[in-house]
Formats: sequence, structure tokens, C-alpha cells
Amino acid sequence: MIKTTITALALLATLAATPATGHEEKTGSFTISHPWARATASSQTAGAVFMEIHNHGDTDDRLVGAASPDAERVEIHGHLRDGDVMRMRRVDGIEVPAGGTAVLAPGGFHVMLMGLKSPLFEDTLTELTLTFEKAGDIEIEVVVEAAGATGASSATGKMDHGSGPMKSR
Ligand SMILES: [Cu+2]
Repeated sequence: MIKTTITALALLATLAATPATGHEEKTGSFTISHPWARATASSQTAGAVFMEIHNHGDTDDRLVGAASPDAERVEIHGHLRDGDVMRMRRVDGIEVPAGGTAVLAPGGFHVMLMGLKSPLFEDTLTELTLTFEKAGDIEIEVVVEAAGATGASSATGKMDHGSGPMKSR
């Protein structure tokens, strides 16, 4: 397993430069764009994390798990249509094809922090380890945004970042 840690220092420098517009974490053949979570109320025991995962490599990969020191367990969720409602479901993994992007966004795929040990407070960071089938573990830091955040800030925030081979959505 390859383990890559992106230093908190580099991240904080990025955050200071671009407040509330998201950040990028690059490692190996992956770029994780704008990893963010919604702030949770003290009554909530679960929280959702969103991001875009760009695979610059030439090998298809798959996000198969995640872990966080702030949650008892972490699951990968998607949404499935059930009649007129979209219901959240646990999924085995999320494909990240070579040269492609996996989008984790409200209403779709997300990483679910289950059994939060404390609420996710806005403007704090939470650690997350993403486990890929082939690339192994990648550690990232997730920015906690407002409880009602939609992630729309990522669209503009991304303009500040270097353009990889991936096209932004
Ligand atoms: Cu969920």
C-alpha cells in the first residue's frame, strides 16, 4: 500500500490564499479537488463528505473505502431512485477510470462519516483516509463548510488552480 500524506502546512497555506473556495490535494496519479463536508449539529451522528477525484494515471481505479479518526466508521454512499425519492444507499465503491473523474456531490455519491465523535464545526478540518483498490491509501484533509453549503463554491474556486489533464465539470 502506498501511503501519501499531504502536509497540513501546505494545505493551510492553500486555505489562507483561497478562503472558502476549496482546495486541491495532489498525490501520485490523483488530484482530489475541493474535499469538503457539511457542518453538523450536535444531534447529528453522521456527516457527509464531498469531493472530485481526478485520475491522471493510465490505470482504472476504484475508491473502495475510507476512514477517519473523527468517526467510528466510514461508508461510501450513493443515491438510488426509489419511486419518487432518491434514497441514500451504501455502495461497494466508486469507479475512478483512468483519465476520468469521480464526482462526489450532494444528491449523489458521498463519503459518510458514521458515529461522529464530535460535531463537524464550520471552518475546521477533518482528516480522511481514502482507500483505493490499486493506489492504496491517500490521506487528505477535508474542510468543513456551512451546514447548508451546496459545494457550488468549488466551481469558481477551481479556476484558481492549475489545470490538469482533466476537464472540470
Ligand atoms: Cu450517506
